[in-house]
Amino acid sequence: MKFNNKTQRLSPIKQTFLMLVSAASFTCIAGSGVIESSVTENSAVQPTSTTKLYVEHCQECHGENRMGGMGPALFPENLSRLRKNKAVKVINEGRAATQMPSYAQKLNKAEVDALVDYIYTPAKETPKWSIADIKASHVQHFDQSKLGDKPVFDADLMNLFIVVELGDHSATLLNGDTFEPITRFKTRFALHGGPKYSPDGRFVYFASRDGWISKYDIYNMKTVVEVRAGINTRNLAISSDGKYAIVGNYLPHNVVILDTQTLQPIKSIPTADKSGKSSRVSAVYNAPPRHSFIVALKDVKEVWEIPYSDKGGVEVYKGWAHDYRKDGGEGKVENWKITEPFPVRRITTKDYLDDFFFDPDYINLIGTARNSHNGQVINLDAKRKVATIELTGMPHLGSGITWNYKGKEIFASPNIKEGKITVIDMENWQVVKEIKTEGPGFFMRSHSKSKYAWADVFFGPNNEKVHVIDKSTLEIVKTIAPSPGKNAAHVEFTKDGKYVLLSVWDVDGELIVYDAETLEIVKRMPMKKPSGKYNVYNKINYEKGTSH
Ligand code: DHE
Repeated sequence: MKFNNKTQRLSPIKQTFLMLVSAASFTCIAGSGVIESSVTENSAVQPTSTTKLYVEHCQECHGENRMGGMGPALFPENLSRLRKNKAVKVINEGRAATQMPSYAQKLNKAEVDALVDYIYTPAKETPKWSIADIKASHVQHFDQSKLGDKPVFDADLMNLFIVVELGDHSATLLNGDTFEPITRFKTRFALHGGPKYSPDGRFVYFASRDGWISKYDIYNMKTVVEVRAGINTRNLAISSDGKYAIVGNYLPHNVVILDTQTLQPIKSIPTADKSGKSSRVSAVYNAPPRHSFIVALKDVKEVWEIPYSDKGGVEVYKGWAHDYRKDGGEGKVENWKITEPFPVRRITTKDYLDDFFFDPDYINLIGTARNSHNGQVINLDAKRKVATIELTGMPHLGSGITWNYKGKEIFASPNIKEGKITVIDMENWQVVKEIKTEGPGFFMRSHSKSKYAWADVFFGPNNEKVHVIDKSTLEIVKTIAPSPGKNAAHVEFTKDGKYVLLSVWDVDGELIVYDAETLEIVKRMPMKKPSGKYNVYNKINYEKGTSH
């Protein structure tokens, strides 16, 4: 489907990409080389009126041959949780919290029905992206061993920011003391999710919606290596020792473990539950105290824990051995040691998990299903639901933050459907307060040294506004609208918590720096639809007020 007015048009790179891709074979341009993959899809589909409709209205976002792009891939395997009548509704009315607009004014009933039939028609050949495809896509732009190991610029390396600019698919490396850009560079098309830093902050890894993982050397200001880890990707996470990246995919249904030094694949793990039912990956996370990755699955009721080890031999808690043993031959246990590399520990959940949050100790996972009103708290050690949280609307747990309020740890989450912030006591999982806002929001941020939490109003007529909440009273103390008529969203603090950077999400947008104490504007910088911004120190230290 085409984007609504909030969304950028295709970049010249992407246009070239689409022109170069034939209907019969899926070809991708990777850096300097052209790589042919083994993905052959729908070559037999005739250019019927339905496929023309798809090309006209859907392809720009959902990709050539339904492979996914800015929007998700559209195959029956990826639509198992969406009934056909709901798909009709989504095309007619759009989908909350996504870039999917309403088509009710553009398509008649027969056209919508035809499109729905089309997307529920299996591909002639299931799109595949094997380890061989991943390896073939690998592009080494620079030989890392020939690059210096000292930064080629002068700045506090812990107070740097990467600002992703979706407007022209670029990123800016920003000095967090002077707020001067150090460099600006091209990224892959449609990055999504937070880029992830190596533990020392030298490298940053980006994931694009169409599966590209890029490793950028901040010290040398160069994209050193890239690989395509999937066709339609969710996000990536980096292990605490910095050695491994995990990539979660919608297409194919798998997670891929990469060696971060080379970005070569180590292992691809198909995501299916115990009974073999295959699933998209909702997201992957690093859980530092557990020395493992957590994988949330979208179409089956399981969460996975994958301890990092490329050789096997991970010692596991005795009581968990059973979880690994069920893993269809993988992760066999000998003397309480796992013999397989990257074994999977399965945790069954009561409901699907579309959105989630971890407590600071990474023991409890708080998750919600898109269509459920309640949140479930799952204790990852005990492997069971320990509480239900009463939640209405559609809380965006992934953007939640925690802080100490009157001696107890609380968790605050924006809501994608309703104008409110829900504040939850993390001891008894009761709702402490619902803070009324001027519309549904997407992102929230704070810093341990700031008395304020910031929450945007991402949706609706007030999307130019951002609320500043006093963390000690849970009251909104100020509402700002720095660029009237333009969506203001997503903030990030400097390392010391003294300044806040806010985006104006517009192709002619801005990055605005606020004094975090006085709430006065310090600087405005023009940028092209700056989306997320990520402070090195806050990220590598898993600062409480920021996303992980
Ligand atoms: Fe995101 C993070 C899922 C739509 C911008 N988004 C994430 C993460 C997940 C997620 C699981 C955490 C990953 C990480 O950081 O490693 N996002 C989803 C969806 O399921 C949803 C609702 C539908 C979809 O299209 O996939 C969705 N997201 C959007 C958008 O429409 C946004 C506003 C624009 C865009 O880029 O597509 C958007 N998402 C972001 C951003 C982050 C993100 C900027 C990183 C936030 C951060 O501060 O860490």
